Amino acid sequence: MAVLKILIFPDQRLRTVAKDVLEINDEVKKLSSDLLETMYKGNGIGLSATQVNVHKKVVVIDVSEEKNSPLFLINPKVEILDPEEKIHSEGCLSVPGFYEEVKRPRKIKITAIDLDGNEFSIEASDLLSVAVQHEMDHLEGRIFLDFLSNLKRQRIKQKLLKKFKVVV
Ligand code: GNR
Ligand code: NI
Repeated sequence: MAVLKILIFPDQRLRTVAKDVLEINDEVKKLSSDLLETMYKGNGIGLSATQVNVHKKVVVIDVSEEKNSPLFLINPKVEILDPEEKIHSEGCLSVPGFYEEVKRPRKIKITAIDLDGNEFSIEASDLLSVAVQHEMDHLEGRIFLDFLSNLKRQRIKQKLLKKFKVVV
């Protein structure tokens, strides 16, 4: 396993749209385990391949307190079960130090492939629903800051550009 480098907003590579995984091979398994280690190291509840500059539809999530319930989502698809929107404070390992409120549909159904290549579906609400939607946004090149006003996003961008050496 290895801890990977996480791209920091406004790095343009975070805007790349990920491609479908065509085969669950050793490369995808290694990527998944590296993503998990990188996520735990950063105390995150989720991480997408996009954030480590690998543009494949691979996501890891663990919303458990004990950090012992990893969920691997390959080629995830989402269906909205309850469109009523709920506000949640979101953070992102690619936007370190900033937490902002985002509205998202409260209940979803996720269909994805696991690391054995089997399709599975789960229903999610609360933090899991938020985390999955946040990660699937990354795979499409979207960031939670896109839901904020231009002014707020610009302020955060300027602060991060000052603090980190971001490649724009
Ligand atoms: O660690 C994370 N916490 C979090 C909190 C609220 C909503 C979404 C998240 S995901 C984030 C890790 C991350 O950046 N994943 O892409
Ligand atoms: Ni994120």
